[in-house]
Amino acid sequence: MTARLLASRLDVLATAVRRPQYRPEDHAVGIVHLGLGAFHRAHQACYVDEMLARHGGDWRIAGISCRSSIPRDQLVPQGCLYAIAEQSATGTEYRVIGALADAIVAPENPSAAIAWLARSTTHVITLTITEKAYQPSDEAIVTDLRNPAQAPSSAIGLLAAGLRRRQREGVAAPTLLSCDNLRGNGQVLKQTVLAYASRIDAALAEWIEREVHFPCSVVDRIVPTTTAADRDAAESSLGLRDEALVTTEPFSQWIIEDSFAGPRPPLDAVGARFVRDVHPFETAKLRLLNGSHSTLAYVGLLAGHKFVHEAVADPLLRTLVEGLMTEDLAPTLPAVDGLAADHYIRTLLARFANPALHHRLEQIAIDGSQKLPQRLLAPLRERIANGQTSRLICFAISAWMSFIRKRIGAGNAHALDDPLRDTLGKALVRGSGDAANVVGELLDIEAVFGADLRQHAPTRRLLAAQLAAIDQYGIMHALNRLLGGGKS
Ligand code: CS2
Repeated sequence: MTARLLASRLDVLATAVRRPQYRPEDHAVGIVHLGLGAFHRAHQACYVDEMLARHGGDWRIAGISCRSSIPRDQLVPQGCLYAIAEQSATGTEYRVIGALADAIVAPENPSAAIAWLARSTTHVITLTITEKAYQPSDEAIVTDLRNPAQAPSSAIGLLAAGLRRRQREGVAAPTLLSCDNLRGNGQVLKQTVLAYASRIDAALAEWIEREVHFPCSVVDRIVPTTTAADRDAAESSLGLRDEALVTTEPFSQWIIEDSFAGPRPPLDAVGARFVRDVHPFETAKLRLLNGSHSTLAYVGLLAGHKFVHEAVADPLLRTLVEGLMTEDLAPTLPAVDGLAADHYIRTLLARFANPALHHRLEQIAIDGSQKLPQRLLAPLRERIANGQTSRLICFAISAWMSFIRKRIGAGNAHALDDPLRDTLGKALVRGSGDAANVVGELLDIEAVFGADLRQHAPTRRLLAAQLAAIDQYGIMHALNRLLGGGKS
């Protein structure tokens, strides 16, 4: 059996493998991260790793998982070292990351998690907890608020407990930095934390409002779920077994609103950008990248594709996402220096086409009800306000409707991975199969579509016609007709 990756064994690694250019144990923790999944390890932790190498400082990361014990089980036996595999058409580059100092499973040890959040040396708390964890209706949040005497289980509950201890002990307020794909993620985090805190302690809510900073940020790096084959390939290249390996692409971007409560890690020295306003970057990223991703996921899965690179290699699907970006989405973006939509779109198409990256469409298709609003519905709304039609955005939305119907229907209730599965299921039952009724029932779900979209008759009709075409002809024929290959 190959030995596990460990600090004392780094000399075994091939010379081509980059290892930490600093002694991790010389650097104390300054950042606590909530949501210790693959994305954090392939994104924020890599910036911090590089920053420690170039600038030093006490900025290592204590990672907290809010649910799963897997990251801890993978990382702790390796002294929290892990490798990233950057995969591209020209090969895979491995790099060992030393930025993580601890990995905690909050449900097993909530007091350790809260202690990290409350420590005076924790200046920045970053989060990747997924879109749904910010919803006040999130099950874990509701449970925590119902049982104030118990240790919190939600990320928001843990944060509130950590902040409460800081306030009581006179510790300076931290910066809370959301790294999730939401519009105005810092503002959303602030509202969610304040709503929670005001239910448990009004003085705490006031203190948070006054002292804590919630910068918005835009994060970008494609991180497919690591497979057993990835781990085996890494084992032969590294000469050590890495159970905590993460796979990713060469590209990475991090744009952060420059608003910190206390010390600011010099992330700008290693490629991150501090800006006054992240909004234009965020709009471009959520709409062009994530909007295309969701479109590829629903249309691609209905068409029988498995991976993003396969889906964009399909000429019809490529025409769809290219058209979606250039015709429907790019015109909705605010103009900003240094952000040319056509260049952005070309880069995205090349990133999607990366044949070395096995990015499953299923991974992207998860939680559609939480993703569509910022990715596709916001630009749709703006176009409606400008009197424009949005055939391609609407095709993506009707593909999602067809997808959820397929996943929920035929006794398949568990196959749809979405927190609104029950609500969606009930709407589909009421819609009873007819495309116009199904569209009407789904548009009535305000948590997804707001109260406005259902009022817009042309959009309702377009969605119904497209869903009917998908039902009648199948996804690819319907798409072909839409793109001008036949009568639509
Ligand atoms: C994807 C994102 O799973 C998804 O919904 O669209 O995770 C995407 O890969 C990242 O945002 C890229 O930065």
